[in-house]
Amino acid sequence: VEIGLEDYKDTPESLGKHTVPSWFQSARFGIFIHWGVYSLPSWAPVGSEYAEWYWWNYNRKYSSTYYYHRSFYGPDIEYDDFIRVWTPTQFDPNVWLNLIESSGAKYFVFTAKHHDGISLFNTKVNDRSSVKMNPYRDFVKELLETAKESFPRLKRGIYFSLPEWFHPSYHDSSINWNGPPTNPYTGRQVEYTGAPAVNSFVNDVQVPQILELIQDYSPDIMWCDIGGINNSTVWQSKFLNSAKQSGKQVVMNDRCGNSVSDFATVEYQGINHVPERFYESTRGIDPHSFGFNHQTKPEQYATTGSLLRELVSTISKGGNFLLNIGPEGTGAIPQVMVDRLLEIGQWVEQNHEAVFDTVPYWVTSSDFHELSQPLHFMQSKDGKSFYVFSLEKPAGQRLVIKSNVPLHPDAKISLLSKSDALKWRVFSNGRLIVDVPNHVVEMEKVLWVFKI
Ligand code: FUL
Repeated sequence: VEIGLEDYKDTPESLGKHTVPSWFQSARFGIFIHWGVYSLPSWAPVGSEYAEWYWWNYNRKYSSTYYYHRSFYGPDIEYDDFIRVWTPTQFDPNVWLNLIESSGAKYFVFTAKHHDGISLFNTKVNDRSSVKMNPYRDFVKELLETAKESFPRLKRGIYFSLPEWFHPSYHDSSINWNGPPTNPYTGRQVEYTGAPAVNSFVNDVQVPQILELIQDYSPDIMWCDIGGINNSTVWQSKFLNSAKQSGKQVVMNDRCGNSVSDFATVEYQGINHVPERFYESTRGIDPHSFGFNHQTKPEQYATTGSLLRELVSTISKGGNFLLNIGPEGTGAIPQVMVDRLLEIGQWVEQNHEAVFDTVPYWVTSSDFHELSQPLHFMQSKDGKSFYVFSLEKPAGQRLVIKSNVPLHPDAKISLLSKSDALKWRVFSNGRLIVDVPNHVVEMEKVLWVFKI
């Protein structure tokens, strides 16, 4: 609780005083959920376009999605027609949250409104929502309330797209997002269902909706997207002040369209340097999509091993890893995503102390390891242990650490999963060599975690 602090004012100086709460800094791992009307068509060229951009993509004349939509649905089916046939019979917040908790994640972020402008919460601002149009459900409420009641260890995040591609009052020529929409095949103007033109998109839609989300759903994380033109900081002071009053610590990302934020975000690119500010790296299990893409074959999804390597590489540089799942339109989570999360969860549980009871050990990766053998490092909070993550099988029955590790002569080195001491020695050039006999190497399959 931020005792003694004055209320935040609606200025960048005042808002800039907010700091990243410690729960977020030590959370390390979260699950992103992209789910909405785009999860029905769920189509994009695999590995190159986001399926949640379906509407935008088929509006690009002669793109593969343009041809797909025309041949599969025909030129008269509009994106908003999907709203009316949305039957999410498998949506069960308990199932989602159970899985998220089993993955070892400490928080989740759910898409309350994506760029298609369809709110999955009960907005009073307009009728363009799952509550007012179909299937008459407040998914944000169902998910966040179930989390609060039955999964209290999970922190709750809300993703909110600041702009809407085709809102009749949204115009941003810098990113070429200009409402209202047209049918790309016939050129006809298309109705933007449920959301009439307003005087000011920011003041009449965006800000009131964020305030609804903050007041009615009390998220711990506001995960804005895109930013764009003319945004307002008005809600940010309200977010921070209402949290302060209720003794909560909240956090907001850097896509809120102004200079005020608690953490930076990177997307599908990982990070290979120690960043200057706290950050979160996100990607999907899908090779290149957040929304479900039914084109992606099970074998094209990222493997558990590669996701764990990305998790370790991210946290060892001090950041959080936000891994996305894209449930199907029905609300069912594809089996391949379930499998990945359960396997990750198993690994996280077994390596809990190295992942959560640690702080990053600030070295750039190349300082400490042979380039052929990528290593990452974490240090226990009490400073007594040191963890070395080898992303690859230790080659030649040994682990080589290049630098002068200040080792006590009695230091014990073992595989974290197997406490048998391994032999080690430090050479005069400062190299630490640990003997890792084959039978020890074979005890792990995806990541070799050593405890010193
Ligand atoms: C991006 C969006 O455009 C993507 O669709 C996705 O939501 C990602 C997390 O952020 O900017």
